[in-house]
Amino acid sequence: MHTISFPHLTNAHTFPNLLTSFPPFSSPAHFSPISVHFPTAPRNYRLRASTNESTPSTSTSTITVDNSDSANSTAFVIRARNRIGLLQVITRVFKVLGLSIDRAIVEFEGDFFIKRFFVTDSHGNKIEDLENLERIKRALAEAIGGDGDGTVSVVKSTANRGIVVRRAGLVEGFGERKAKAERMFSLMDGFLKNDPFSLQKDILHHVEYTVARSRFNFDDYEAYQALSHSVRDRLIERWHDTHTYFKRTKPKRLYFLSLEFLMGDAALGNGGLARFSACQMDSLATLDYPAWGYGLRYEYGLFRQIIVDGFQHEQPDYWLNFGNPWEIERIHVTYEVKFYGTVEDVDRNGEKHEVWIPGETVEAVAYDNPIPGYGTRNTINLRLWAAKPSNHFDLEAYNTGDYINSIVNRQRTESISNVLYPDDRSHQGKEMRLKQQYFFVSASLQDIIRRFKEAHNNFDELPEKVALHLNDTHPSLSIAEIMRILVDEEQLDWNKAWNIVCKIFSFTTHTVVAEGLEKIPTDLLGSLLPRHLQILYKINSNFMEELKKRIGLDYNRLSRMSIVEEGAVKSIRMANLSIICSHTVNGVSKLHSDTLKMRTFKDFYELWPEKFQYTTNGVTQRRWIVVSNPSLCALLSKWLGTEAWIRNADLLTGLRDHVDNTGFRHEWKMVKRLNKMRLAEYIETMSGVKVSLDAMFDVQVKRIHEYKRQLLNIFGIIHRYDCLKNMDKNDRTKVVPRVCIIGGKAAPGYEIAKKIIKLCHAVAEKINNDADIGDLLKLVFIPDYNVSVAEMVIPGADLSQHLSTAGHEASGTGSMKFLMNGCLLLATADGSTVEIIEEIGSDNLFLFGAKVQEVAELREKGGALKVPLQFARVLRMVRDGYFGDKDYFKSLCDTVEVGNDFYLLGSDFGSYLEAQAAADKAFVEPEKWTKMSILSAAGSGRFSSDRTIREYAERTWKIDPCQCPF
Ligand code: NBG
Repeated sequence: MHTISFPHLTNAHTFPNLLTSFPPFSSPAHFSPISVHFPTAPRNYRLRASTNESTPSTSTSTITVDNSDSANSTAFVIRARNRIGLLQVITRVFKVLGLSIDRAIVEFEGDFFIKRFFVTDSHGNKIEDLENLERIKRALAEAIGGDGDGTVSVVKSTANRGIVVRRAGLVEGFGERKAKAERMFSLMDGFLKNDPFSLQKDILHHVEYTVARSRFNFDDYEAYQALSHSVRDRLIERWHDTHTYFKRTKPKRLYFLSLEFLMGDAALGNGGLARFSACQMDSLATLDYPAWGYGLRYEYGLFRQIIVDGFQHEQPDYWLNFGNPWEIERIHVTYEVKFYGTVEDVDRNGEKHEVWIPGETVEAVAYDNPIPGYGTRNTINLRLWAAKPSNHFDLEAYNTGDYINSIVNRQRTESISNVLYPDDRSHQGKEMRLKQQYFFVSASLQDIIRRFKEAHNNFDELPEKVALHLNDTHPSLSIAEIMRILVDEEQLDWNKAWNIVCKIFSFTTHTVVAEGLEKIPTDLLGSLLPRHLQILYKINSNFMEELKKRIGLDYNRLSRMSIVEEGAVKSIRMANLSIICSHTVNGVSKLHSDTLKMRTFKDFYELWPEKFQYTTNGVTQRRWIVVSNPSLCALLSKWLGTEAWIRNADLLTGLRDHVDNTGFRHEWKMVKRLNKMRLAEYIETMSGVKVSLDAMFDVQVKRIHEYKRQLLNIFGIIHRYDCLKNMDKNDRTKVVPRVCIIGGKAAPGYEIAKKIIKLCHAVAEKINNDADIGDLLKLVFIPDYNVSVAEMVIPGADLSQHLSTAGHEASGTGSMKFLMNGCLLLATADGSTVEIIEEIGSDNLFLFGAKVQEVAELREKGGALKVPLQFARVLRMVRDGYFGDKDYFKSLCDTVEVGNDFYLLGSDFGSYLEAQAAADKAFVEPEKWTKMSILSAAGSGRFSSDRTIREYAERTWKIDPCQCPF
């Protein structure tokens, strides 16, 4: 007999982490006797292995394995104190381990029962492998004994996924209290089931009891709400298990601080930075990293774009109008955030200290959004803060009868989290924006520090347990805030605090040009956050002293590197602050990083070359293939012979093996056609334009910006139209028909970008109504481009355009999504395109335009630049009012007039047209095109955000995966 003993339920225990690293069950092998003994009682005891054949004592519960009792099965003899639900727990453990119970015998001995389970493995055999027996015993022990956190996990026999078995939460105490706890457990001793029947039942349950509609009368939206709640319930279970597990194992955690997340329905961000944050959250969860996302729960997300008469109009996106079934409001997770006030000197042990006496208080309430990983039980959290009325009333005002004004003032402060700033570059000099930043930083850090203090009692451990990531400079007030907390509140010595702080921050910048970097006027900062301004000055003066020692009295360089910018508007340079305090400064592509080192942050690079890294962006294949292109997803799994690429995108290279297989190529084409059909229907619904599926679907979707050069695309379309008009009928039949699709939002105050949208509509109006042209050329503007629209457009594209002037796109992530979907790229050698070429080869995309190192010289030439005649002609057509609104487009044309063409449309136009011609040429050879398409997808694995996150985790954050066991 081999015995495992475990304490019974009257004590709370912390089991060592028994089940984290179970490999799949190995095949039965030699069985040698071993027993594991858990002494009764103490907390935090360690698991001891011994060879004792212990006799069960009357006070402990035991699990004994007996392989001699039956020829065909293994007997597990469990002696335990009887309690409601325990037998169910035990049988469930066997079940999830893939074992069958042939028969069971039960005897009672006072409060205890002794149950003998005769068990076989999934092949109906006796279990003899020592390791397997050990695992089963431990799983049973943990299920019956447990560690007081209310859950226990069991590895299922073969697969990577499994079911978690719950056991009673071990509430300390006796008698009635304990009986209550056990009663509660028995009322809910298992997890929600995931079979179709249980799900259907749950959905109806939510229709009736959450949405409060009758099961015989509810609409689609209510069905969606009920469905979301049913899924959310399951996510909550996983979320609890994950966080309980993190709490128990205390890994180093990453806190990803970002003012923007573009998850999808919730448009809480502008463009690339925000969508990239969302992809990163998906990868963090999938790769089991112990991470938290922190953001703001804007009530108005990014504006909705509507088009009236070809002009962009902005409408508020009150996305919470119908509630958000996915989030969990945590009314009890609330922090006070303070603003304004003064700094006063206080005496602390004979020393003078500065202390902030704030003047205004707002409350931050947490809203949690579970982020499930794929193929893992881990479910992490995106915690978004909303501003709420504070309980701190202005008593004075109330007492003096100024009741109404007092309430109005409160409402003003509550509006902090109302609206997302709709610029995708810098936001300067806006008090509300600064308030948002500090509100976010203060609430997040209070939450992080609270969690840290719950488990640790020494701030020296902070760098081993906490990584704070600054997603761009928007959250960089965190640096001043954490210094304030450590020095003013926790009373750490300044230098000690600074040393700690410099080890916890990392920083990624998503901007290229210095002018795009955030600056905050000191007047504004000093009035809103007087103590923080002092702290920033002190950080800066220490840094300047240090720097003088390193570089001497080079005042120009000192002033460039200073956190404080002197001048007409004295300001704090948030990027300099972030670089000085972060251990790592990340670029988002190789090219971007080179630009940072050689230009934007050259002075800093020369000082600290080791801080500068790059981690090329990525996107999640789970959303951009699995969710948005189910047909391609099925095709990939079929031909790769596995679904493993969903967690390991490198496997997509396996497509190269099939590129010459005509059957595969045929299926590939069918998938594309299906997606084009879906997109064509959408286009017809949105714009009334009917498009031909035989045409090349040529797409440019992204924020509208001069550097992204949508204007170059429109000029190319005008040129194509002009050529078609001048062709004879016979020649026209040789032209590749195109459906040109443009979509994107312009920042509301960005006049030129808005004119580009109007021009696009004006040109479309002309072309689409020209009977001469018919299906040969169509131009459609897709309004309100967002994540959901992208999911429709990207899979349906044949060609996608990424036209930024070289050196202006930090990385670009849209191109990666198109690449994964087998869409060919027409692009400049900018941002991550350079790395895409390394993966797929320059033969499989259409490259054009000036290289990054040529741009400066071209700009210098100015008026002497040569532009092709075609460019001049197209420009003339617009100037002369060929598309109407001559006066309105004048200023737009001026931006690209020779001598004033900062983004080099004129000088790149020739090579752009050549690249377009090459695309046409390839398209008329469907087999060649399809091969290029397959090879594009095959080379997209490197651009999975899983790779990005792994690199960040290993090199920057130094965190390890922490997989919630099951
Ligand atoms: C964008 C860059 C893109 C880059 C994404 C993600 C902002 C402010 N920047 O090139 O323009 O791919 O960030 O890093 O959204």
